[in-house]
Amino acid sequence: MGKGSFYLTTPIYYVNDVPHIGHSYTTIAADALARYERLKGRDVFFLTGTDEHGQKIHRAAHASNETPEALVNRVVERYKFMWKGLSISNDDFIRTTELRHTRRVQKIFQRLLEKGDIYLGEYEGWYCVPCESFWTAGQLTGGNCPECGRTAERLKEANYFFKLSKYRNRILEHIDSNPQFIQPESRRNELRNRLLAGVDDISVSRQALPWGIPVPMDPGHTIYVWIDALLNYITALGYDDETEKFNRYWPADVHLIGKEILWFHGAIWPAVLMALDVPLPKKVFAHGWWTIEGQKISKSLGNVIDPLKITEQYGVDAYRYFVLREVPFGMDGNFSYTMLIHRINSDLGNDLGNLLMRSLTMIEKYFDGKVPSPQGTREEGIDLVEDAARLEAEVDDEMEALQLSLALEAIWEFIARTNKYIEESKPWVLAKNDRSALSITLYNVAEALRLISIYISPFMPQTSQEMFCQLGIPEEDHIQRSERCWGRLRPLTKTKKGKALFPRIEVSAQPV
Ligand code: ME8
Repeated sequence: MGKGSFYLTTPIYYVNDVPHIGHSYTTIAADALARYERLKGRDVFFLTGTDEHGQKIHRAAHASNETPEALVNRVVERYKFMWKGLSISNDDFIRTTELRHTRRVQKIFQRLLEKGDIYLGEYEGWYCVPCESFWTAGQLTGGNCPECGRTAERLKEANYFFKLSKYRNRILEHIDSNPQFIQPESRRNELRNRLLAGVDDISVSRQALPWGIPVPMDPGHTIYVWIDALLNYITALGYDDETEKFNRYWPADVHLIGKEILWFHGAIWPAVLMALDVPLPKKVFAHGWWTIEGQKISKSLGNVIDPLKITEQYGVDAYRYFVLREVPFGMDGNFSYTMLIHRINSDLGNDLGNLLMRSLTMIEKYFDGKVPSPQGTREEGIDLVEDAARLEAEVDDEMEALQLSLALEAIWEFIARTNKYIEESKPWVLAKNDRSALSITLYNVAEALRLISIYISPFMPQTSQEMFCQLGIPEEDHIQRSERCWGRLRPLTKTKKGKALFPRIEVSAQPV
């Protein structure tokens, strides 16, 4: 049954460099959300992609002695490869060099020009190439970019400008009357304060920059890479010449981004949409930043880790679980191998892996490897059933608020509860004196495991599949694999105990 559409996006990443933990984080979080919404029966469209124009890419190509085309075609493959390797289930992948994008960007630019929201002027100020941002002298900190701290360059050139100032009050009103629009709260306040401090019109073109989308009718200028990039969220849906997909999915339910690009998504993007008379996205969520072993992730510090190196050694799901569980969504986080190994050994190995293993071992031993038919009713299982019902509402609430770590915490409480239920029910004693009680207990445990497999599926899709297999639930059985109400597990299902889900890792196994 359909329950409406859900459109979710990640930033489109620059292809000047290789993807690292930070990029993988946003995309993994988006993937978990997309999978969760699909589980709820929604018609999901999950978009990611790459930002391929601009001076930064142009310089990177020069530095590596290749053409920008060759660079973007080479690096984009690394992104695609990584998303595949991390079990990312995006529905589309947009590249800003694709014709479906460039022609629409030009059309939109032309429309805004005709409307008078874009006009030609003279820019004199500063530009940060790594951030592709314009800054005034007053905004610089010690002559450097206030965002990334690197040297800004002086610019004086003819530019097209966009009338951001015209939309400032409307944006503020929208932020104030829609508390959910910008999240989390602290970021929303920062954005509000910056808007309240006053905004100028912004440059939306660069002169004589050979790598970008030419301004229509004035090809000596290229469209500012941020305007080009932001428009991906609607050009990918066909705006505005293919209305079917656009009408089906727009406005976006969530734009997931990192906190450093909130200004572009919370101020510039809404203004552009207002100028186009297009409704605003429902939510922009700006998450925090990852450091590695306490340090900023940076090529010059030499601490960039390829996520696929981590997953090769520790597994894709362990990595996905770690990044989503370790940090409350919205806060900064720190990656460390010690913490990763700790989470694998305790949460994944001890709590989850052992629960599956010990439960299937008992079903094999006492019921010949078949889920027992519960004989009669028994008091102590009732708590577990109630906890399972509560879990559904809890996970829904946390996911609605994009609190992925809290959703995982709730699931792990239920895993702990199921382990405790086994301890309290003592099946090994019941096996000697009460077969009907034993059948109820082990049915309940197996049913709890079925539910756990469903709940973890958005976060750890492969582990979820493996658990279904070991529980003996076939792939094509969508009811048993998706319904979250208690009692769907069919008695007499033949279980297939397999290998341990997360074998213990010695702490000394961490890379140096
Ligand atoms: O900004 N911690 O692309 P980008 C957490 N092309 N997340 C991080 C991170 C870190 N240390 N480092 C990067 C751009 N990210 C533009 C976006 S969108 C219309 C255009 C993630 O390649 C985070 O999501 O620099 C951040 O916003 C994004 O990567 C920046 O990627």
